[in-house]
Amino acid sequence: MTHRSKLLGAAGILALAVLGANPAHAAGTTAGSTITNTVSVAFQVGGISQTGTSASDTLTVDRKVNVTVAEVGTTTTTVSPGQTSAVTTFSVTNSSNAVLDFALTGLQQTGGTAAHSGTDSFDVTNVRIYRDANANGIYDSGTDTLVTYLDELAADGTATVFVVSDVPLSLATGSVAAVTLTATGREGGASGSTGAALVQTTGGNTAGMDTVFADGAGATDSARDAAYSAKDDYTVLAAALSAAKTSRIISDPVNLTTNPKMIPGATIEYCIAVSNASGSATATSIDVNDPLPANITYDSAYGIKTNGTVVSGVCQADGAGSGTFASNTVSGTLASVAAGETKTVLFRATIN
Ligand SMILES: [Ca+2]
Ligand SMILES: [Ca+2]
Ligand SMILES: [Ca+2]
Ligand SMILES: [Ca+2]
Repeated sequence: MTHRSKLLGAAGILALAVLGANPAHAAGTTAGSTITNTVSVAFQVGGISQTGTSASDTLTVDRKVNVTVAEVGTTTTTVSPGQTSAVTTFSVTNSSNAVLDFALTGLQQTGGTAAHSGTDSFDVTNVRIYRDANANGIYDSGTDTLVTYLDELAADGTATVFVVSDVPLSLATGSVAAVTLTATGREGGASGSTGAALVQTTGGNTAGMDTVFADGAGATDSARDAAYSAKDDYTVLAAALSAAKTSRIISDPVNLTTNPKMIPGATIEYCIAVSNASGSATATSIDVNDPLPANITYDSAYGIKTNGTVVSGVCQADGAGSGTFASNTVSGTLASVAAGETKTVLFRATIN
């Protein structure tokens, strides 16, 4: 190793030591720290060095408060009517040069443009805010922490926050609920409790640590108010089921199957067709129950065919599934009906 490289190595170690003692933040020098600058003055009299003099200046770094809130992801949260604990995710970043607490509020919007393409048309319920305790970016019920504020968020620190809500029943596809998450800077106070409201220093610079609000204007907050907000929204994807019930004559005891008529003893075929509108969510576990009137008798020999199709408006006897008959009621379950799809429950009865 040359003398020059030894010097460089020593300088590098020194630089690392300085970084370790006072880490460089994007947020800048830590608020409240002091910067001392000392000047030394050397001089000679008659060519002989004299005792020099020095002077120093110490200043206190003031506190710059800055926070941002951003939706994580770029799309609406798709929800089902009646869904509980629907999650939308935000990040809160403390860009201040100080450790701070941040009060969190999740507010509903009433009408107006939502976060994405829609217009707010309903409110979610039971709005809660959770901090991502295990830092995996995913809401984990029972693990992530229900909070009203972020405690002791470090300078340059980011926390993931989940707004968790319930969705009312009976909402149509395309219904939108917008929510706004606002983070408001507070004094750090003690760990485990939220500090006092931040107060911006008015008037001139003081010798102590002054406070300057440097945040921008978010979705609903103003610039330089120690707060920031962002919107996201929930969009409903519902199923839109409709049912149609039709009957046709199969045979009668006189004409048999040639031009049969609806006389006593005739066999009727009933078809219940369940359709789901295009653009809807897939409906599942669809239970069809049809109590039979007193003047017809269920045809147990034919049985009940489920999951059949309809071709050109005509029910097909192609259902592979079977149903049940109990308490004079025909029952069939369709596992699922997707958007734009129709499935049937088919059975026969005779006229008494
Ligand atoms: Ca709303
Ligand atoms: Ca989590
Ligand atoms: Ca605190
Ligand atoms: Ca602001």
